Amino acid sequence: MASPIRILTAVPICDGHDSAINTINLEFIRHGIEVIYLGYHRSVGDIVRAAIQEDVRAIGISSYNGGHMEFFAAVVDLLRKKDADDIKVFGGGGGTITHDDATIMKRKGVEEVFFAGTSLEEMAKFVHQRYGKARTKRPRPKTRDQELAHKLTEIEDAAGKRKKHRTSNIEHRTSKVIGFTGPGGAGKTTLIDELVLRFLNRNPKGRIAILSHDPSVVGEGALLGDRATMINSQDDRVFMRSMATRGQAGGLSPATHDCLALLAQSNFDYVIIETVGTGQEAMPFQKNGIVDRTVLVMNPDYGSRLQLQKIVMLDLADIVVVNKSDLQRARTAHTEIEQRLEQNRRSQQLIDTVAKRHRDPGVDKLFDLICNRA
Ligand code: B12
Repeated sequence: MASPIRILTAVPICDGHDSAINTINLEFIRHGIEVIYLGYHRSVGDIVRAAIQEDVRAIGISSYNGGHMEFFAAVVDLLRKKDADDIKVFGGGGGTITHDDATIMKRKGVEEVFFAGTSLEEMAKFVHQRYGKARTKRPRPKTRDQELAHKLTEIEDAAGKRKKHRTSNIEHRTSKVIGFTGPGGAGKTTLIDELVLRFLNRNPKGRIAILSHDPSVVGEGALLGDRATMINSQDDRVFMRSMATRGQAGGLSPATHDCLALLAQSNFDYVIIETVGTGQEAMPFQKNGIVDRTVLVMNPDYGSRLQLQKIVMLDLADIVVVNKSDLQRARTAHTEIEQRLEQNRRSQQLIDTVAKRHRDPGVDKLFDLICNRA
């Protein structure tokens, strides 16, 4: 089966008008498109970097701040500069973009501008017609990010056709791989972003990769939204790739193993893998697999103590994090989880964090634990 079309959407810098793009994202997903949403207030550099790493077909920009003429053109220019102009640019901004503006924008390389009154269906149809055909011969990748991004696409495409990809050999890996899992809404992405900040500060030349997952059904669209939560990870030393699970249960995608194998041999200091929000039965990381350490991130509001008996990852994780430990129930959660872990008689670590708080000492502790023991 052909892979879904992947596009990246974003709102420019100094612009918080995200309601239009949120609606448009949902429509694209309903039409079978995988949308990597970068969020609002995003710079040209952040958008282009993300588009290259995610190897998308096109970037959809929603602009209301009045700077559309310069901003769209700057995105097109930077893509050209980075030899990535096979990634196309389109977008809209309601009444803030006039027809005359659009003519100039198109002259500068923007593929299409959608005006107020266009139906959502029309925009989804445009994406299918313009970006739906398989890419045949691709230009040779010019940068390290581009090369990696193209290879990851090949792996995902091969997995869709159930072909084995040749990168699955993990003998020569150079990176430590840390797996993060836990229920949706526990704060995994925010926690990872804070850990990345600490890593970048401590290692001025270090590089890190993130492989992040969101759920999808085979052949259907998906919202890959983790980048929108990432602030510190918008950095040239961070390579991030968002993956849809494409029908596979358990928190990862059919292509994850091979993608992870490739990243682990690509000279990153760390590769972080984040699963989708998982349920009680999930054990996404296999024993003796490619992941060196596993972190289970929990929300203090998991329900009664009995619920803890059912969470399989509590037996398997190396580190358990109670995030949102500023919540009222956090102290009870810590005690209950501690008692649950004691039954395992393994040296599992339990750490309380407030990932949304800058310079949280719990996150510092987690960072030290991962760096020193991974
Ligand atoms: C909703 C809105 C808000 C909401 C935003 C909520 C949110 N989270 O998005 C609130 C109230 C918060 C707000 C705040 C502000 N707003 Co306001 N806002 C609007 C409003 C009314 C609608 C925009 C909208 O969402 N339209 C809905 C979309 C779906 O429809 P559309 O715009 O017609 O777009 C069509 C196509 O262009 C296409 N499209 C749009 N984007 C994209 C992207 C892609 C990829 C594609 C394919 C298609 C596409 O989709 C639609 C299809 O029909 C407009 C006025 C207007 N009527 O347009 C002002 C407007 C955009 N805001 C304006 C201003 C000035 C502001 C503020 C600065 C006001 C202030 N002084 O505080 C702040 C700035 C906030 C910020 N942080 O950036 C001005 C901008 C003027 C300018 N650029 O010159 C406008 C034009 C109002 C005006 N006439 O003055 N705003």
